[in-house]
Amino acid sequence: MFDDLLKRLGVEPVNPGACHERWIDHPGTEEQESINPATGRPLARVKLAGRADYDEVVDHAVAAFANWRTTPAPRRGEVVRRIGQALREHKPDLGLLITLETGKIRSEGEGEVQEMIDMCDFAVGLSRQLYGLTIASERPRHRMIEQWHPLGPIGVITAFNFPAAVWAWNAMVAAVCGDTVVWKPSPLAPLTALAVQRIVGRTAEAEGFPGVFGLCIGSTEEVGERMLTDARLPLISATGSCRMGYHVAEVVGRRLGRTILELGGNNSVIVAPSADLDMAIRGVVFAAVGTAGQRCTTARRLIVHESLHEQVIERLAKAYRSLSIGDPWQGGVLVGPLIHEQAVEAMQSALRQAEAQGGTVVCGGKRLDRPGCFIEPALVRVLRGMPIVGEETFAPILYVITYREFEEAVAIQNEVEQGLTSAIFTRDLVEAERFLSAAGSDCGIANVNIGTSGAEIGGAFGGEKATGGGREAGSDSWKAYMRRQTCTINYGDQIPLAQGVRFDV
Ligand code: UN1
Repeated sequence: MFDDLLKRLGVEPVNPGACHERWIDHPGTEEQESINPATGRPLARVKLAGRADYDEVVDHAVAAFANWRTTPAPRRGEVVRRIGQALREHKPDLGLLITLETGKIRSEGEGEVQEMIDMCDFAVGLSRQLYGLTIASERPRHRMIEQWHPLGPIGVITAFNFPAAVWAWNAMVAAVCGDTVVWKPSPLAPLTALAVQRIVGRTAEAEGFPGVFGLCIGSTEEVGERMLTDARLPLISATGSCRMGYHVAEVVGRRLGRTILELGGNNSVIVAPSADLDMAIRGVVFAAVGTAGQRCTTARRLIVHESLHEQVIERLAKAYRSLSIGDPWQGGVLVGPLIHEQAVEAMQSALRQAEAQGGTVVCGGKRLDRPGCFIEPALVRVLRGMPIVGEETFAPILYVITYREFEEAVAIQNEVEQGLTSAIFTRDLVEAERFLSAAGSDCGIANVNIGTSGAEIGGAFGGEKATGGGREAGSDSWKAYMRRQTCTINYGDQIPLAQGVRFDV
């Protein structure tokens, strides 16, 4: 069954890892296996791109940009519309490949493809709405405008946990903006990238625009680092850990390149005294254990009013004990495996540290006695200020803290380095508004009566502080993928100067 699936998506036992208008297949390059984290067994192999492959991909992205940037934006939108159509046709297959390669459950794998399709639809509309401004000039017979032009070939670096959707957030918007794209996917999810590239590349080529989307699967040294220093890529959009983000910002900043950074989160949910607890429990469980706690939007901290503490812990523990953990492609399973052994070790180490720092594991945390990287999601009572609670461990650990006053809850919520998403469950309108006010949550995303994860593409996605400040997907995120130009046109027969300056020659 899986072999047929791989075949339908054009995945071979051994695959080239770099593509521009065509796949580059230089002999003698290093190969890497993609492992199914649920079985520990390899799915297929990919030939990693070396220096020459990288240069070839970027050269083609530069060449394709020359034509793409002057193609009318609605025509670019039409190419994206066709990509959306092709993705619709491949949704079940591509969703299942994501499940096999990352361990996400089926509905999350397919949900990710839906997110790509939604992103295409959004970008198609956007292709007719790349609006500039008309600005009142202070000089007579002068007109000022602001217009937006394509930026260039852009670099997109994505992580394993959203191996396709995050590329689409960037690539679909960039494409309608007139940019070409060079994609470096996570080495942990190369087959998904390869399958997406096959679908997208074929569609772009059939539309007469080969080379707009390029792929370069390779190591940090051979591909990632070179992208950061490569002046041919005016913008690098990178998703990953905060540690990676500091490095990307520094290296790209040194050449005054632009970055969009979407880094770690340490997201919390506040459960206030007036909360509807049925809703809160459902919302928190999905946010904390969905995708086995491996979303950047995963809820990692629960800040519960002291009056509800025991009740909430009890209900959560009951929900946690009933979670079905297992093969992510089986119906009914809610929690698949972690991505690899190191992730299992990191989770266990975080739990040991939590206990050493005064926390108590209420339930979960054990590894399942079967092949693959399966763990029970863990619920841990902690005290405010424990160092481990300030860290993002990419695994399903939910730290529970109590609070007494609303201000204290907001202070706890905001006291971590990261600032991606946040949520409050409350029925109290004033409290909800205070949470959303300038003195409330300091995150890029703030939700009321919804968990921290599962954002829609229509909004701008990203966070503050150590999360990097970038915004992707909806709203006016497109502006980061274009260059702004202020133009002043004089249709008179004088040269009046601004600010009333006189310069009579
Ligand atoms: C990520 O984990 O990198 O809001 C992105 C969400 C998803 C995106 C997560 N739409 O949970």
